[in-house]
Amino acid sequence: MQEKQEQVEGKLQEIQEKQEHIEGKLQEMQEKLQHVDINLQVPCPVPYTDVGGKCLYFHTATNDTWLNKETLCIGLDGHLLKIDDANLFYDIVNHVKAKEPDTTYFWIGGSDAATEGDWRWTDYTKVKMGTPFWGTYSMKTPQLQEPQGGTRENCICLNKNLMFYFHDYSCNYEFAGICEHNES
Ligand SMILES: [Ca+2]
Repeated sequence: MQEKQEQVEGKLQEIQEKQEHIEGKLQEMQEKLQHVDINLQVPCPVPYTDVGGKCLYFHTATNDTWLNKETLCIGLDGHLLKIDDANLFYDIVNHVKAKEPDTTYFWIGGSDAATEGDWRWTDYTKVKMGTPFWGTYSMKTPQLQEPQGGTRENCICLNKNLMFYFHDYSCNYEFAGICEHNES
């Protein structure tokens, strides 16, 4: 009987030692995990590419009106690009300069076609006016800021020749377009 008890105690001690060993390993792993930077970011769906944390598609193969570009973006589960953040604007301009050097004009999502002077993105949120988004109207009147086109110009374009600042253009002009995926 005593022999059995000693056997059981021996086993128990063995188990306790193993448990301590496992706990030690677990602590080691937890310490290591604190240094692992797990990237759970889901890649952008085709044909979109990640720019400044947004999934964007630069459609430069053909030029088209603002409305037709928006229709194309909607067909790709997106909409014409919304820029309401200066850091995002910076990332997009630098991406365009590096990756799309052959295109001069890009439609983005802002428009005041519904109500003159009331600029909206395609999700109906207000477009931020003034600096640092909108460009200068002309070299002759540097104090005058865009938009200045009245009812003739109701859509926002980024123009390489004007440092990619927002400018209002006639929505019927045919330019490249930048789509933004709906989930980004
Ligand atoms: Ca207008």
